[in-house]
Amino acid sequence: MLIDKADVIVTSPDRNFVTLKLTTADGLTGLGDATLNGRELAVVAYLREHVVPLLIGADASRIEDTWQFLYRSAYWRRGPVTMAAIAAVDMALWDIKGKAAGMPVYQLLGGASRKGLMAYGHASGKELPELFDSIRAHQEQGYKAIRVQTGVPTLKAIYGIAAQGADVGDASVRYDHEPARRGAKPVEEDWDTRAYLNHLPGVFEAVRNEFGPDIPLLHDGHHRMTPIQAARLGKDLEPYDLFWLEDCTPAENQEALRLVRQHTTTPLAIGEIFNTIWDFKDIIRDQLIDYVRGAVTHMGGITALKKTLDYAAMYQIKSGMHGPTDISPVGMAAAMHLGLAIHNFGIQEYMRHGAKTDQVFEQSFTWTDGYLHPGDRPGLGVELNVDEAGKYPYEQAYLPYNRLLDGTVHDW
Ligand code: GCO
Ligand code: MG
Repeated sequence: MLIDKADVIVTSPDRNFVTLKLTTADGLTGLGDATLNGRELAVVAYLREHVVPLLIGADASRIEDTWQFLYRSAYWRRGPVTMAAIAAVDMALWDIKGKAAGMPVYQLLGGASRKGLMAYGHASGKELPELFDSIRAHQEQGYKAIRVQTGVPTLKAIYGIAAQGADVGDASVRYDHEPARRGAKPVEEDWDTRAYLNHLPGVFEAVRNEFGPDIPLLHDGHHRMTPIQAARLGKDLEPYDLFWLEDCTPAENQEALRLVRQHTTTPLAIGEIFNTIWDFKDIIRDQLIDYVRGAVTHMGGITALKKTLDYAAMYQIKSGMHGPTDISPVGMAAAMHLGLAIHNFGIQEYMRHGAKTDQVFEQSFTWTDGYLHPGDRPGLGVELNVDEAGKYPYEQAYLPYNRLLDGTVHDW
């Protein structure tokens, strides 16, 4: 079980992905996702220059010890680059352990706590008719829960709306929403919180009138509001019974959520850009959120996210793991194994990857009647086709950024 080889593979089938592949002396391989949207090569350098040399000759069976060693021995801890690198090692070691044991990773985590994972998809439309079509299309694909994002009159482009001229990959690939654009610089978008706050409740009213009270609806505020603005939105959306309101404030300031919480019963989800349990500690303990949005890929792996979710469970807070297209199929598989095993699973975000991505990453998960299952292949159940991956070299791509109407840079 000694690690013999560690390769960092960068490929850009429909978008950029960074994958760590560990090989043991007895020929077992494990994959880990290290993709950090828009900053991919920083993680590649961290892995290649500072982590891979430490792994060669190490015992692949020591998952917890390796995690603690990489986290503590760096001295400068945390941060998305470090934690994505540690996450990739952690996932790859769980993958290897599963293969060594002949078991899918969810079995190693305690076995299945449910038949499958309810997942939500991204419906969007600039105007209501387009949004309604998108919701119907998602229902036809089996989604039981749906995130709703719409355009705001007066704003040109806005987070979460599909087909806003994003030239991502093959035009025949229907991305639900892919915000990163290929190019040397980030695209500039515009933003006006007042217009957004005035527009959104009417959209949810229309959606409830059209689709009825039963379907779980979600919405992502993408860190754009102040605490008092978020409190108002949460209150205004109460009649439409959201499953959650996500990232209503930037939340580096955790106190912000206390203010939001005091004013609304709309459930809150946060944390896709958090990277350790410390980012969640106070907001879990003080019960300021309902769902943990951390991703296996950005929270330091299965080992670290499981601890965070076990802690959250003490407060009846559930998982809502981040699952956009910038989480690779390896990161998605890790999320599915973890979600299947824990007791406090809430919901899984699931955006489809493009056809080229599905050729590069051979996957074993199933999607049946709105439920995901990671499959029963030993390990994570994903293999990387190196020849396919080699066809798609890295291409510079950035997430957009925002300016207010007066030109001030705002949270995207
Ligand atoms: C989500 C997220 C994504 C992010 C993207 C950035 O809820 O799925 O907000 O859409 O914008 O992952 O890399
Ligand atoms: Mg989000």
